[in-house]
Amino acid sequence: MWHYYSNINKKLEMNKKNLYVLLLIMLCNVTGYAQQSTRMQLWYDHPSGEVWENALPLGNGRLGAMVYGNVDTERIALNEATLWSGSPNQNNNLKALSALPEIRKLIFEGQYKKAENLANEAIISKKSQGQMFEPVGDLKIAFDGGTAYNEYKRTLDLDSALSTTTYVQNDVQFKREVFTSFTDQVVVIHLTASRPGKLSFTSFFTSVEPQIDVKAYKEGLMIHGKSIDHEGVEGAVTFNSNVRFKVDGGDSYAADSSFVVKKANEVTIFVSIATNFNNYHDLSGNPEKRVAAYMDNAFAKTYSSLLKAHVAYYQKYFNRVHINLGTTAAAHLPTDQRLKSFATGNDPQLVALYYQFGRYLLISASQPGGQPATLQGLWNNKLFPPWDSKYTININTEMNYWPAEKANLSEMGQPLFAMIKDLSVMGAQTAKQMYGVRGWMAHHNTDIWRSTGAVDGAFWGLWSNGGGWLSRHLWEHYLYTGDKAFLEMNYPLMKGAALFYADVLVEDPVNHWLVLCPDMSPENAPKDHEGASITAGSTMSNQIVFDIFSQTIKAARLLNRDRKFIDTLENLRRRLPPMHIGQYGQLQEWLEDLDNPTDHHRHISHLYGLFPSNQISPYRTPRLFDAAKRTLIQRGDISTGWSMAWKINWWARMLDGNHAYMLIQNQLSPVGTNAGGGGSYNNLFDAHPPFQIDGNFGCVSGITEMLMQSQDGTVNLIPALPDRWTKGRISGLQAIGGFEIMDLKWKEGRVTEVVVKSTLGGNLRLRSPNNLKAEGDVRIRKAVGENPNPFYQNVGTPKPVISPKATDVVKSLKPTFECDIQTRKGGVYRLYGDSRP
Ligand code: FUC
Repeated sequence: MWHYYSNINKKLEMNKKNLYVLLLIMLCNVTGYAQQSTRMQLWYDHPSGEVWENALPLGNGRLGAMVYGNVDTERIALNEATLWSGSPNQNNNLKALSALPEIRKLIFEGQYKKAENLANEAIISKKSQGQMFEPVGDLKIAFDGGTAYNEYKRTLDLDSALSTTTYVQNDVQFKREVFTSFTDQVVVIHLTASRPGKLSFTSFFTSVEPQIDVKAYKEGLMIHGKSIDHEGVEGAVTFNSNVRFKVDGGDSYAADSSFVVKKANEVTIFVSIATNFNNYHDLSGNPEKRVAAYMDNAFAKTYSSLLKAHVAYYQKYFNRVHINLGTTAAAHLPTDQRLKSFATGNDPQLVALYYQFGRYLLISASQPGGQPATLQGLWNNKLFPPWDSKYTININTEMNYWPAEKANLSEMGQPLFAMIKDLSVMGAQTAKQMYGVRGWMAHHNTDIWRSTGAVDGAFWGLWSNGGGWLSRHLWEHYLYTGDKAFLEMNYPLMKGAALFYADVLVEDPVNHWLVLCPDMSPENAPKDHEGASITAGSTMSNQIVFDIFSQTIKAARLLNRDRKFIDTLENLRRRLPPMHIGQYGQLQEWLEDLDNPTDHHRHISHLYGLFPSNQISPYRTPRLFDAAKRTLIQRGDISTGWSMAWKINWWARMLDGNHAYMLIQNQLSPVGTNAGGGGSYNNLFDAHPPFQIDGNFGCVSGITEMLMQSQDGTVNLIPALPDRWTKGRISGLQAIGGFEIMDLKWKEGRVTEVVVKSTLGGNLRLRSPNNLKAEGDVRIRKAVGENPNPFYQNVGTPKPVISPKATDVVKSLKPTFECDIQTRKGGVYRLYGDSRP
């Protein structure tokens, strides 16, 4: 530990008395994290070459940088979160409203292909299918030293959000440090050498963007550009970047469109980038003014003060959670080698590193005031990225934010909440123009322009639950934080999402349930429906509607509003279809028993009710729990990255840590290892393949769920611990109701110590595999009845309809210890594992 901070000390070029470093050391001693014996660092003994997925990601929520660490020509791929193709636009198909009665009729008559054909014509957008997140370009630094080098190392330090590349060339030790400053809004590249006058290079800028102009001037490079047109929407995002060089010693000058440095001692490069984007309907910003303001501010500061401010800002978030699953010799190997041997070796620290890398990525990709993390977070190098690197909201965007609350990064959810607000405006147009109803909705994709029309063809795009699912995140934020002002502010969005369903649901002619129609279960088709996915009342939709109705009812009660609307929603909720258990004992994906038991489709959308929702529980709904398990087994493990990440969360909810761990092994394998998809790239980016960041975030959520869950009436400690994690510790997780798990230690499947801080007061109900006893005068009582803490009260799930063919195999669960502690606001409660039986 001391070694680490003394290194930082040198890095910051400060003397040892510096207060900042002392404070860090003190903090570190107080929290006792000398236990985190291995640095949270990704490192490699070779450069990235030309492989973008080998490069190391940096980000401050707005500026993204991928550092290649190539010795001869360094390459830093740059992104700015608001550089997108196109311009403000909406993509509703106005034929929808008049075609709806016919589409509904065809669906209820079982003429699915006909209904799909008509939906393709009348519902799917004839305009933009969504715009693309675009790269700015690559800053290149071609060094004069030749290609031979030794003692090479490049790292991404998660403790300080800093990338470092070091090597020796011609007996000179070179060092490059790069960070994307959270506090000063520029990319900073610091080049040093062990001997004076040894830094000589030519720097230039390349880009795949066609409308870009690069010029060199006496202090650096100046870049201007404009985003591209796409699918008939004019590209109107203009951008500017200034790359400015602070050169100590030697000589520097502009040459054509390059900037040349000769025989310098030390160079700091500042990259400032900005666009004209103000918000989804306003592009009147001035990129040049923005770039100049960021640059002037940053350029005036010393490298050490910029780094210090950056690290302090970042650590405020990152240091909230520490995890230790044990360390073996493997932890000292380069990250790519560890990835290769993880599945067959013994390297629990790689899981801890991967966990913290995911938290690092969320801090880096999603900052308050900025854009939400896209399919690729903040990192894209392609003019035409996979799925446009936009927002797929039938799973992927939501998955990005699963870790936010529980992994103690609540503030990182703000860009998502802001996007939901924008969508509630654009989606109100769609609800009205296409469906003739009040409220708001979004189909399965959106982008920076917050378009809400249906895209990609009826098979994929006829999904209307963007509003319903996204609104769950607003409610969850309230559940975790108890922030009533937030709920008050966002209640209209929840209400609008509920209102859409209240108006749009129709009665199914057979059972008279209220269903969404047209509808689909994301991207899957039931057998015998002529390959069409179009349907009415899919299980996932019914669950989402049940949730948004229930959450809105609760929120309205809490805020003492909308009594009549509460009654309406309660009446409608009673008429929603129940879940069905089908002939194979499976949870049915559709209202009819049409699941194929050999279907291994990556989307298992009907398990939304198990996770992220809480309608299926081992304790409250054992029959549904059993059916969900059969579905999981039938669908299999290996799939795309995000699908496997979702499965980790599901197996954690199944209380089966060993199965969840198997999926972690699949995920922590080099891309291409698992026939069928998934895995990780060398830089630990999740592979769909291709790279998609949702899998990284989904795994962080899943690992958290293995160690602590709080959705089901209790704070459940180590509910899904795999046998492999015999001893461990995690601190800083957040549970519903404002409980912070300040410390949680376990050994051989038993909790040995837990410390909980109550930030809101109220009853704390703890569940643990073994007995717990309290310290000092903390009084614990045996838990009886429902948890009286209002944050822990469940709405209940309607009784399922069970196929007569389904056999009954519900097994009893392992007994657990449950206790109640009446907490007070601000109180800290320490309990120990009781070794007595
Ligand atoms: C959904 C998924 C795909 C992919 C895409 C971005 O369409 O079915 O697997 O993740 O989103």
